[in-house]
Amino acid sequence: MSDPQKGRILLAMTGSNPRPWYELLSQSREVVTEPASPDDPSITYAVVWKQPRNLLAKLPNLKAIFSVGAGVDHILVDPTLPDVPIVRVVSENLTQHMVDYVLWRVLDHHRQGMLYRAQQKRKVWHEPPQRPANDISVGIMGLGELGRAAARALLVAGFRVNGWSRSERSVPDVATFHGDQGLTPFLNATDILVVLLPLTEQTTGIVDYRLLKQLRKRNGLGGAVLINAGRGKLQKDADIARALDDGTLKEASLDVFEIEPLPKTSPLWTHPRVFVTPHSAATSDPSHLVGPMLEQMEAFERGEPLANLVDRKAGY
Ligand code: NDP
Ligand code: OXD
Repeated sequence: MSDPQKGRILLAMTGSNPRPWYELLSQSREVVTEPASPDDPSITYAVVWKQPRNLLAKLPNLKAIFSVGAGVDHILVDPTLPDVPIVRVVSENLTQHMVDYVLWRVLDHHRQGMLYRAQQKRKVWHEPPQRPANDISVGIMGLGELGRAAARALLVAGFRVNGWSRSERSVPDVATFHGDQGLTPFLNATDILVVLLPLTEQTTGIVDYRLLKQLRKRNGLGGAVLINAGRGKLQKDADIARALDDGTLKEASLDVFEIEPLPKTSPLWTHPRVFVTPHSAATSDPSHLVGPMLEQMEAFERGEPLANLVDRKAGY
């Protein structure tokens, strides 16, 4: 039963189905999908995905904002955000989804999945050269919750792993690089690039033609590979198409795009060496995420600190 003393949760989601979140949240607390007025005093928490701008600005009793995703660029884009803590998703369930996606895509590129599918279509019986995983270096941009978990799984699968982050990080068996000065050596040592960065002022448009040119091109892969499961605005879609067409990139797996849904006119949809997924690398599952969200609200009300807080200055 929901307890009216605890105030209401404002569930504000656009571009994603709020219904399962509503049903689970409202088992414990009162939930509304719109405030009664811009300064509705009954709202104590907001649970959001791409909330409309200005919606949260004037709520006088708002204690915290919860993102239904790991990324928070969709929240921070609102210049009128009130100065309350923002909590993002860190969850074994979401991490496992991302690890599955990264392993799936890396192994598919490594084992020439695109070539074999094209061959099968033409009934071609041809065996391309094979390299062992430990001859391939996978470079992960973003060594956070998701990047570190992906690195561990790739190491178990036998790949060599490089990682790049903003601050200096040490991850067992991973060659780590950081900051602007670490980017070129990181790229020069990477055959398959996996992008798991947050979208911030510093990272917007970082995956451009110039960056892709710096990837290593050796080994039996026959060219560098890009996998982006971070955010679409980290990349320049047109630069990726150019890099694929002039051989800078051999193949790409893209889960995210500058504009989503990917416009029907984008050449990436039909490019024979691009694998497209609709921003579904790691879907937030409310049956795993609502419980911890509600527990955090309870703990916060008992005076305990919130976990998985966003650093608003850093933007993630
Ligand atoms: P974290 O905040 O845990 O990690 C972010 C990592 O990126 C950190 O290692 C951080 O460095 C690094 N980083 C941030 N800014 C820079 C920079 N300017 N230069 C170099 N490195 C930088 O995030 P998560 O791992 O939880 O998630 C990563 C992103 O994945 C999310 O922000 C979201 O955009 C995306 N995502 C996509 C999903 C999908 O379905 N496609 C699903 C879930 C998330 P440092 O370690 O120094 O702080
Ligand atoms: C997220 C996402 O940020 O699904 O969690 O993109």
